[in-house]
Amino acid sequence: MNCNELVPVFEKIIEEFNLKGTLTDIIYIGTGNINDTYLATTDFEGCNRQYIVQRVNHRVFSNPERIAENVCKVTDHIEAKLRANGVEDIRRRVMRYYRKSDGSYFYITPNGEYWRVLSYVYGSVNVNESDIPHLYAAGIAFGEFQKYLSDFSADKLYETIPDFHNTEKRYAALHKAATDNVAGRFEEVREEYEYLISMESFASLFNVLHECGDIPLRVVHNDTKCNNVMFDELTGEHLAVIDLDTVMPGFVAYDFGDAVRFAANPGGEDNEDLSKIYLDLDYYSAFAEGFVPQIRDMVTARELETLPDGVLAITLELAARFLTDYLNGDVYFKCKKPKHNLVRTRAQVALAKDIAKKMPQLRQRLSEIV
Ligand code: GN1
Ligand code: MG
Repeated sequence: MNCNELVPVFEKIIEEFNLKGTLTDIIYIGTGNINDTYLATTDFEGCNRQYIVQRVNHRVFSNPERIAENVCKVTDHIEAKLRANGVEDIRRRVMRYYRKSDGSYFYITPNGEYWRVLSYVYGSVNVNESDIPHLYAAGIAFGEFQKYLSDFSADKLYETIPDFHNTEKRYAALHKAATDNVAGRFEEVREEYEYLISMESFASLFNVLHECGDIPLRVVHNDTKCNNVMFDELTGEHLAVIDLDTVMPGFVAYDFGDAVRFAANPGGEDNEDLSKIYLDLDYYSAFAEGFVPQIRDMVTARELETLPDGVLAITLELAARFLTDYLNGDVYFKCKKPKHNLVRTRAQVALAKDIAKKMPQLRQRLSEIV
C-alpha cells in the first residue's frame, strides 16, 4: 500500500502528540476488518523510534474517546496486576495510548477522521498463521487477560458496541437482512442462510444459559484472534494483548471459542477453497492447554464445561454477521476482494459444520485438560 499521501496527516499527528523525531517511514500493517493500522518510524537524534498509528472506524465505534477511556482503565488495571506479580518489562506487556497536550487521545482531521497513537511493543511479532507453540502462548495470554480482569468492575466500562456478542440479536439482524434483501443477493445465499437457521437454537445456547443464571457475564476481550497477541520475536512467548476496543462484559466461552475458530482453522477466514477449512484438534488442544489453567480457579464448573459450545456458537454468530453484511450490501466489514463477505460466510459455515461434527472430540480433549 502506498502511504505517501498520509505523510501530511502523520506529520500533524507527530506534532499534536509531541512524538519524538521526524517522520521517516509509514508502513500499513493492518490485518483488521475494521480499523486501519500503521507503523510509523521517526528519526530522533540518529535513532529510530516506532509508533503504532491507527485510524479508528468511526462508523463502527461511534464514541472513540469513551473507548480510549475504557482501554486506559483496563490497561491500568492489568499493569497493576503485572507489577504485583513481579513481571519485568511492563512496557512490552501492555500497550499504552499517547495523549495530546490537551489530554485527548485523538487527532481529528478536518474531514472527521479519528487517529490515535499507541506504543510499539519492541522486539515483538504478530502471527497470523498459527503453530502449536504460538497457540499455546496465545492461550496463556488470553487466559491471563481474563484472570487479571476478574476483579475489574464492569460498571466502569462504557459499552463500545451494544449487544456485540448477543448471538440472538445477531440472528435477528440476519433475518431482517434476508427479508429486506436490499442488495438483491438472497437467492445466491439461500443455502448458507438455511444452514444457519437450522443451527439457530444451538447458537442461542449462551443467551439461554445466561438468562437462567447458569453462566455469568464477565469482563472479557471479545476479539481474541491470535493476531491480537504480540509475541516475543526470539522466544515466541506472549507479550501484550492488543486491540482492546471491544473489552466489555461477555462470556468466557466466547473468548475461548473466538480464539479457537480463528487460530485452529488452518484455512483461514477468507479461503475460497473450502476443503482447506477445518478445525485442527491439536491446535485446539494447544490453545486450551494454555488458556484453561489461567482461568480454572476463577470460573464455574459450568463455564468450563461449556467452553467447546462457545467454539461452535461464536463461529455460527460470525457466519451470521458476515452473511448479514453481504445481504445488506457490505456496509460493515472492510471488503478487500469481490464478494468478500460471501467468501467469509462460506468459510465460517464450512468451519461450523466441521466443528459440529467434532464436538465429542472437543469435549473429550477438554476433559483431559480440565
Ligand atoms: C473484526 O477488525 P478485527 O479483525 O479486529 C470484528 C470482530 C470479528 C473479526 C472477524 C469490532 O475484528 O468481531 O470477529 O473482524 N470486530 C468488530 O475477522 O466488529
Ligand atoms: Mg478487533
